[in-house]
Amino acid sequence: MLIFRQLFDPSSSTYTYLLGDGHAHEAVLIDPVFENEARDRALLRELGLRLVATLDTHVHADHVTGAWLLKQHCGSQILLSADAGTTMADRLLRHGDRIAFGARHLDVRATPGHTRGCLTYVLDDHGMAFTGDSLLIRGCGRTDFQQGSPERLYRSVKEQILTLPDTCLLYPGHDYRGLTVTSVGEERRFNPRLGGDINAADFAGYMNHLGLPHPRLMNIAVPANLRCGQPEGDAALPPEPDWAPLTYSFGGVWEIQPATLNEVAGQVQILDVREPGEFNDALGHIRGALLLPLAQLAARVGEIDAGRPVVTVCRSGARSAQATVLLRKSGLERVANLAGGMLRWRAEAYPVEGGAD
Ligand SMILES: N[C@@H](CCC(=O)N[C@@H](CS)C(=O)NCC(=O)O)C(=O)O
Ligand SMILES: [Fe+2]
Repeated sequence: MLIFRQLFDPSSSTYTYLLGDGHAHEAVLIDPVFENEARDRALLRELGLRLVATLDTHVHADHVTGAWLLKQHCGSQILLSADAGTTMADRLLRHGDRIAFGARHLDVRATPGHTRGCLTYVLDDHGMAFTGDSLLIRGCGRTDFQQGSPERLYRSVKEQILTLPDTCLLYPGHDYRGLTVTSVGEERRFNPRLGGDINAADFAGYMNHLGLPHPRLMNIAVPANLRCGQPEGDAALPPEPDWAPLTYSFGGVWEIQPATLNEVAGQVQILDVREPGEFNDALGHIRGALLLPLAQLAARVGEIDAGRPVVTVCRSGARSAQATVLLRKSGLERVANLAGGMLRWRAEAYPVEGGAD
């Protein structure tokens, strides 16, 4: 029995795919995201699956892979293209290789063009393929960095992806518009960049004039992904907190999502580290929050109740991330940062005191 789950990372619009053999209890994850590692591991546990490998479709420029972190916790192998430019993977993949999970497998097809080392993973029965950013739904990955090439991408998609059966479902690495899946037949007809009668020169003309800004996290993500998602230095993995489901960011900060904080607000101490003027400005503040500006935190740390977990809050989540580092240095262990700060708290419509409607 094939187990299949499509998972989403809202901050980078990345899809992660879980494929498992329900009889053999073995699974692989395609394109896991560092910050979602605890979520993905919980799902594997609940489905009774052992993670044998993580497969990245390429060296991502917009998020950090969860490959290394999953390996630390699950013992999974890290698989990546031999052309990706890293030697830190456990297995370097080439066109034609096979990746087994239980009695099922994925075939590796080299589909360079978005990056030099892009791979597409095709399920054994040709019912599904995981195209990474080589082919997106009605689009494709950009070709303007990481040794991208419109000519190579055109050939990869035409020869390695659109030659699969019309009914083969295609699962992309991202979607920025809410679409989840397409098929070979659909993309052959409707892909505005690569479908129909578009030739290689038309495609190159289109791709060379996209004019997109570089991904926000590119300078962090590319070097991190060349290390397969291993943080720099020899920092040991932190113990898992037990007071709330938290997310560990690649930057080394434990984060709490607004929905989770809303549920546990009564049991934690909310510490607002903004300036007094901001505490009562248009964003308002979370009910019961203690105002302790970041600049005064080190001197006034004794005012914090060490008996309760602490959640730090600021406008965007940046100053409060710094506050968690300071609090941990002062000996407090149960500390987390509110992800996205008051801006996200308000955007997700959680209650505030003060502030404008
Ligand atoms: N705004 C996004 C940019 C994302 C981006 O450039 N994505 C790449 C894939 S890694 C792409 O090829 N996008 C194609 C497109 O947007 O048409 C960010 O800052 O992360
Ligand atoms: Fe990409």
